[in-house]
Amino acid sequence: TSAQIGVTGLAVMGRNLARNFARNGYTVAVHNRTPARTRALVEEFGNEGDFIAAETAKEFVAALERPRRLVIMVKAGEPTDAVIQEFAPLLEPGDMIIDGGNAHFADTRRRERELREQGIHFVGMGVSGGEEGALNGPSIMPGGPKESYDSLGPMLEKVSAKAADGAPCVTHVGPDGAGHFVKMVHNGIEYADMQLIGEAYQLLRDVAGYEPAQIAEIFRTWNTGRLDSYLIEITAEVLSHVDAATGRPFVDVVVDQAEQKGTGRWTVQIALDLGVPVSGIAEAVFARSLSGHAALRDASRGLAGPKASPLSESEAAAFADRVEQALYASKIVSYTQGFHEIDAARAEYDWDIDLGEVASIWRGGCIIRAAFLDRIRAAYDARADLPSLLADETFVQEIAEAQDDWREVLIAATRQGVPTPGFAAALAYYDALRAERLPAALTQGQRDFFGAHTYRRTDREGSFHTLWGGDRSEVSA
Ligand code: NBP
Repeated sequence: TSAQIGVTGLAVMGRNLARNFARNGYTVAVHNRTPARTRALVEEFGNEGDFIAAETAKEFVAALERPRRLVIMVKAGEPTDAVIQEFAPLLEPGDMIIDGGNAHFADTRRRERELREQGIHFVGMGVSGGEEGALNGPSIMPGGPKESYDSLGPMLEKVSAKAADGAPCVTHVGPDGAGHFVKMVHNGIEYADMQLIGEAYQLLRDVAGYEPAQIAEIFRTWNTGRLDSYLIEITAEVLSHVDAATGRPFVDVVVDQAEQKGTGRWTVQIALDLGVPVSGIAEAVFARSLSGHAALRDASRGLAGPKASPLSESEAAAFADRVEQALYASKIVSYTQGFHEIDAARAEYDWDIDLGEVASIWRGGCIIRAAFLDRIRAAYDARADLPSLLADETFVQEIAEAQDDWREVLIAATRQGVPTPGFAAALAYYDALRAERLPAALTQGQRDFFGAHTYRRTDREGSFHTLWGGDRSEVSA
């Protein structure tokens, strides 16, 4: 017998993905650089389905039916190149290498180009949902050549998560690096979602005066409404957890320095290259990095802040409702920014990405899964050429209803000195977009003054320069 799919790289993600394929009835060839992991998988989980354990690369490739489907689940970066170099010479035209790691999409584009010359289909595949998702159904974002999806797609649809309406959370996202790009933006949006939730928590704690257990209850209530999502759900779990050793709220005994692996940072770096304002995601990345600057924070503890003015019980309850509005409005903005980035990449790299489909495959399996994504899909379904999520009537309406509370929350945050970079960046973005005039006109004037960079006029075509150092007359540039 031969295997329909192979997985090399059997740490948590690869092992669980291999088990997922096997549990769904596929024969799975398994391989790992260190063979002990391969043996351990088969010993522990061999009864879950049909595995073919391969010790060597040759054995692994020989175990696969043609065209071969070989999934790489190793540490992203050099290890991925090393594995490709090991396997590519053993493959034949038409075979597929599927990289399920968190690769940078530029690496994926390069690998796809190099392997295309050999006739190998390279599929850069974003996988979200962590180890639990890999085992029970992740959200899967494959890129690569469209024809690869004909034979790979049905298998992925089987092992992927299913949305509430039963739709599989996988689609052919687009050519070459499109899948990894979309996975990257997914992670950027995840950073923003987490930051916004963090700010909501801090406001409920420091402005409204609630204890973690009470805040957990508030999040549980929110989770029954339009904020219904995995991240809100686990936030309530984390906030209600009590540390066994001290009896204190768990959140109070954890060091408040957030770590990051890099996909959020990439989202911002690429956005800078593409010229897309993803201020909410950027603030989320910066907030994590600020949290980690322990020495800087220690040295700053004496800085002056406002006097606290606690809220009454009824004021606190009303404030909590406002925070829900602010959180929801800010969330709309961060998704607007994230989808703008995907849209910009679509134009830059000539990728045929269906934004509504992207929202659709994030509805299950992944970290940002949320009822909210149904709304985004509906927005793109209603209008495929929607220029921005903030042009969708439903979102326009919802933000209109939220904006007074959103502003009130930021006023309270500012007055009490609670940092809310995510909420504030989102509101600033919203206000900048709707502004009749921006100070960019002044910026252009300054640029023309010191650097003769020229400007355009509102009333005439063309480029102009003012002779600032002379008689200040205007010349055509
Ligand atoms: P790791 O990212 O920890 O990678 C460990 C695996 O890479 C092991 O199988 C290891 O083999 C293999 N490997 C390394 Br390291 N260097 C190698 C090399 N030069 N040649 C061959 N194999 C090599 O595993 P993971 O956490 O399961 O993640 C796998 C991929 O999935 C990563 O790209 C990750 O970013 C991505 N991802 C992870 C998550 C998550 O929640 N963890 C979620 C979504 C995506 P060895 O056993 O011989 O050392």
